[in-house]
Order: sequence, then C-alpha cells, then structure tokens
Amino acid sequence: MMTTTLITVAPTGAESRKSDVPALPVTLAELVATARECEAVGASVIHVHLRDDTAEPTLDLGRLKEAVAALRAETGLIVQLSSGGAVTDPEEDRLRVLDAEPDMASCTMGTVNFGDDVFLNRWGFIVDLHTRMQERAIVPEYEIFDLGQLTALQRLLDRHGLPYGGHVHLDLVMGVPGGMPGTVPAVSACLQAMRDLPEGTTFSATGIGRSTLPVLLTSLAAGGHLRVGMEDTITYAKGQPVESNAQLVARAAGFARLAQRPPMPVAAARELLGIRRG
Ligand code: KMH
Ligand code: ZN
Repeated sequence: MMTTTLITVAPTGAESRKSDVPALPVTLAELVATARECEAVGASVIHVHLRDDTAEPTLDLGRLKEAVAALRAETGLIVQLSSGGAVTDPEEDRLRVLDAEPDMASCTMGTVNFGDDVFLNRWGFIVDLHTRMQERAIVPEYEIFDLGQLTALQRLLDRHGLPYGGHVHLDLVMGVPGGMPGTVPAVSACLQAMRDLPEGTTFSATGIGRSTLPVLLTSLAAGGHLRVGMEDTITYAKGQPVESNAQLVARAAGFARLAQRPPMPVAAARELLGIRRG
C-alpha cells in the first residue's frame, strides 16, 4: 500500500460554461492563481484544459505554451496537458498539444459515449499519442472511462512498449454518462483488470458529479490516488456549488490524511511518475 497520496487537480475541463459556473478558472491568470492555491493545499499534478478569450475551450498551441511556461514559473506542479480537449476537437489539434512540451499529457484508451456526444479515440490515434510521447519524453496519464479500456492499455503496452520513464500511471474517470459508473463494484472490477498490467502500475480515480465522494473514498481504501477539480465536480454538497478548486483539493487532502496517506510531495510525485529532469 502506498504511504502517500498523489493528488491531481483538474481545474477547468472543457464542458462547463463560465456563465454557468462563475468560479471556473478560464483565464491564464485565474489558472495560475488556482494552481498556486491547489499546490499549497496538497496537489502535485495539474491537468490542464485552456479556454480562449470568450471562455470557450481551445487547443491553441501558443496559449498552451504560454500556460506551460507560466505554471512552471509560478508553481512546482507537474504540468499535464489534456490531449482529450473537447469532444469536437480534431485529432491533429489534439496531437499538436504535445508540441507545447508538457511534463505529462493525457491519453484516453478508447472511444466512449460522452453524454449526448461521442469522445472519439481510435486505436491508431492512441498509438500515435503513445509513441509520440515516448519520443518526446512526455509521461502519459492513461485515461480509462470504461473497463475494456484497461485491456486496450495492456494491448498498447504489449505492442508498443512502456511509456517514457518506464512507469505506468492511469486515471479511472468514472460516472461519465456512457462510461463506467462511479461505484465500489466498478472500482473493484478495474482493480481486477489492472492485475494484468505491469507490476508497479499506479492509478488515480475521479468520480464525476455525485460519484465524486464514493470514488474518492474507494480509491483511498484501495491504495489508489486521487484526481479532483471543477472539471469533474461543480457541486460541493447538495445545493452548495464548489467555491474553488482549492476547496476540493483541501477536502481530498483531508480525507487522505485521515486515511494515513497524506498528500505526496511534488518531488516524490516526479520520482514516482518518472518525469524528466530539467
Ligand atoms: N473533455 C473530454 C471530452 C482528457 O482530458 O484527456 C475529454 C477529457 C479527457 O477531458
Ligand atoms: Zn480532461
């Protein structure tokens, strides 16, 4: 069992509108301020989606580079860019995210219904993402929205080798309408499937919406790590909107301490994940 808990914050996402969720960080200044607050209360990784001047999702390379530089200058956090983007983003734009040279990038392991939309992740696209990250010394976080995607990950690693750094880290994204539910039996099924992955594979888990707390508590109990943030959760408790990402990170850190697995320091997270130095 891990003695500390890696906490990733996903502060923005591509789905919520600023007009519906005023506390959502959408400008670079808001993103950096959120990142600093979240680092102070226990986050060590930030999963980044950017917005444009109208607060709509964007994969603009210039903005991505600017965000990576600003987060590196202002925080010690490990910077993970989303290669998932929004469901409408074309593959070439999603691959171009790697040109911003983040420490990490997400890599979703299959196509999934995503509410009324489809989040498309063809096998050939997944292979491109994985191999380009190997070449560029970018550490992937494999996003798992459904059970079979763990088998797809096993196939990817068998055919195309380990990721840069040699360590496999995945994130169970649970409770998306169309994906696996955020329940104890679903986490348990994933744990079973993870036995076929390389020894030392680590996982975090996040539950969308109402599944936030059940997934958080189950992951801690199972020796897993945590992802929290307004990408996944905009209601703190019934009738109570989330005030800030730091509020969610602080709650996660509190549960982690109660579980005798306090937040993992950033240096230890870099070591664990195999992030390149300098
Ligand atoms: N916004 C979702 C369609 C990722 O960041 O890699 C995809 C997503 C996964 O959020
Ligand atoms: Zn994301």
